Amino acid sequence: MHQECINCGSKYAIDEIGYFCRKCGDLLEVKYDHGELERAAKKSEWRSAPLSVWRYRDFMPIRDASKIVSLNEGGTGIHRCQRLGEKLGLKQLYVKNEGENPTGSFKDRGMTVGVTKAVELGVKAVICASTGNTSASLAAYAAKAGLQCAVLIPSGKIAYGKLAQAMIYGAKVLQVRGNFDQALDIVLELSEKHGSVYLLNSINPFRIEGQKSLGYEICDQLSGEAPDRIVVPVGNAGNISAIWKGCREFHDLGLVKEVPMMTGIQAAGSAPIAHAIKTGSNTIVPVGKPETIATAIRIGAPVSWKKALTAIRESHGTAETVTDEEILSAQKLLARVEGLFVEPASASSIAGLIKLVDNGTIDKSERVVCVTTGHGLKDPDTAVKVSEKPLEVDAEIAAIEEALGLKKQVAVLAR
Ligand code: AN7
Repeated sequence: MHQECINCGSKYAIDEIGYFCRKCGDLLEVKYDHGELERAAKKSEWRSAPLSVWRYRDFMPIRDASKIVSLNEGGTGIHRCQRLGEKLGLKQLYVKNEGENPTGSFKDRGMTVGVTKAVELGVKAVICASTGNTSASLAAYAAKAGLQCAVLIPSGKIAYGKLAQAMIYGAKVLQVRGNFDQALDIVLELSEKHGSVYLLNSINPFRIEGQKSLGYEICDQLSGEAPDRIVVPVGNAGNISAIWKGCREFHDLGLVKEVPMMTGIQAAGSAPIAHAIKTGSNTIVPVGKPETIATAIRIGAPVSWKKALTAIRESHGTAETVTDEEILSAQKLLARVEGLFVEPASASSIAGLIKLVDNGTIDKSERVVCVTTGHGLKDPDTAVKVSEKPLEVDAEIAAIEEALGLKKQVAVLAR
């Protein structure tokens, strides 16, 4: 087990702290000896363990189980969406609802492993830049582990629920006058400069290892079969890369026969990866002033873009953009037809699904899993804004009957 540069293949020890390759500056990923993972897969205990990130303990780069920092993450529901599927003409549609994690987003899968690694490494302070969910998750796991935590968020542009979480968990919250990309640049430089501050953005390869459990789990929940397609919202592009790593590892180990087509969805105003895929480019053009109502994915220079392009191309997947209007209408539809309340960024996977079915890219016979990445209560303001306002009525039966349209019906029954 070691860390390896995704570009030049330079190898680094598993316990070495460093976020980029010293030779070429590209990202690192955790690599295992095939035999090591094969032995893990052959053991039988994990198959009978309950669904969770740590069911896959032997597939993770953590060796000292006594150090695990957990709030019981993973094991989220995979919801068969019969009614939404019927509306779109899809026979087999599922939503993997990551809002069911301890702090309400998929970030917890990465943080349980990343913060456990931080404890193993003996660091005392952790930091991240965040559009909201990463800061909420890191703050919680740092609290559980007794580590100091600082989070940098773009001022005035993160959802209120996420801000409340980071604050109540006791993180030092800094609102940076600038956007997420600027905040990320600062924490990157800061963690290079101060070795004592451990960086837990998704360039940290241990976070990706935790998040790959999302790929494992989807395959396990579908009885050892990969779906035809996994549709994921894309911001910094860590998650789509991680899910692909998980699916590929399960495939290499013979645990699934096929791999899914990885399909990334970006908000139209922040879509450098989707543009690269559509234009067949091998690189991205960062968006200087990213905009979208889905603040979680309001990211113009996704750090894991190269991993994401690889995931999408290797898997014969695709990428699509969706407008704010399409996102909000998908959010409402999912809530009203399936009883699943997800935040706007998460609903982008549903909006993307609708678009790709409409334009014939997704075949109606496919078995599709849409990942919804964060809970709807993260961003109550947007939900209230797009919904019908409550009617204010007098505290009298007659007024309520009138408001509910009950009067006439009662009269008919009485006759
Ligand atoms: C709900 O919290 O980047 O493509 O700083 O919160 O792995 O970045 C959040 C990202 C999708 C995109 N859905 O995932 C942060 C942050 C939700 C999110 C994404 C995010 P990546």
